[in-house]
Amino acid sequence: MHQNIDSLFTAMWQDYLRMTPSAAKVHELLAKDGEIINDHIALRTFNLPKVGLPVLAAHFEALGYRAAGDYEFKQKKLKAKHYEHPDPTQPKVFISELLVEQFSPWLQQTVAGLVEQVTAADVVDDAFLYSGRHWQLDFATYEQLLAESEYAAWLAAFGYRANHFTVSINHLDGYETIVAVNDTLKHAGIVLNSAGGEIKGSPAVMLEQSSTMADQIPVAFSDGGHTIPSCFYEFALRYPQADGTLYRGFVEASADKIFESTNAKPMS
Ligand code: OOG
Ligand code: NI
Repeated sequence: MHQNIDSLFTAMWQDYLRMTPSAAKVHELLAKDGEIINDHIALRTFNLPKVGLPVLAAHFEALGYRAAGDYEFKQKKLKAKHYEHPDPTQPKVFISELLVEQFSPWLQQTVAGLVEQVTAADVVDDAFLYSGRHWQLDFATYEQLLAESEYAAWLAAFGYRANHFTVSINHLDGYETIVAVNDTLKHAGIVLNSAGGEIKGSPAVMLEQSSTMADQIPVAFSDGGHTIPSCFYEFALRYPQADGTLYRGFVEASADKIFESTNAKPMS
């Protein structure tokens, strides 16, 4: 089924709130009485034809979104693109995909086995974008995926859904800096992702970002439940370009560290 932009993002937000209990608290802390503007969401997938980045992107392209930036993460073996809507008040969409062929034969076979369980009819429904997992997964497989790729393990456990929403600090009343946002969050006991420093980016690259560490929630595996990292909240402050409009892209070096907000293993 096709949805309009508002109903799609509302459905994704509802799913995200179920995965991310702390998001409601963050929202309440920062929004006071005002509204929160969502800068972007992010989706993850495997680069297999049935579910690859272009398949997810097609849902947004049908709503008027256009590809606006390409990114590569060599060490994590990922590629990504971001999409923008002609209406600048609509959230941007960041979609990444795991380059499955660069991993072990075991991982390639395992991922192929998961994706086999997705039906072709499922992926064309807009509801696919917040449908979660379409496959059976046991905990040992999750742990073995973790040993090769945090991203692969997260995606196997959570499937298709927004892994984060992003507070636009530019549109937030009462906050001028990302430091002030981070301080409010930390005083309330929220744990931030400190990989590469709490603040990723700088005015020089026209984007500053920070994020929470993903919530830990109970997830059902085929052989029982386990509590593992789910989804996180991001905070973005964009700087004006020469033409006066805010920078709309992403920054590879920063994004590389934002991915680690869902890490299950302690960071190095
Ligand atoms: C996406 C990480 C990158 C950003 O804003 O740079 C990102 C992800 O974790 O899937 O969201
Ligand atoms: Ni992000």
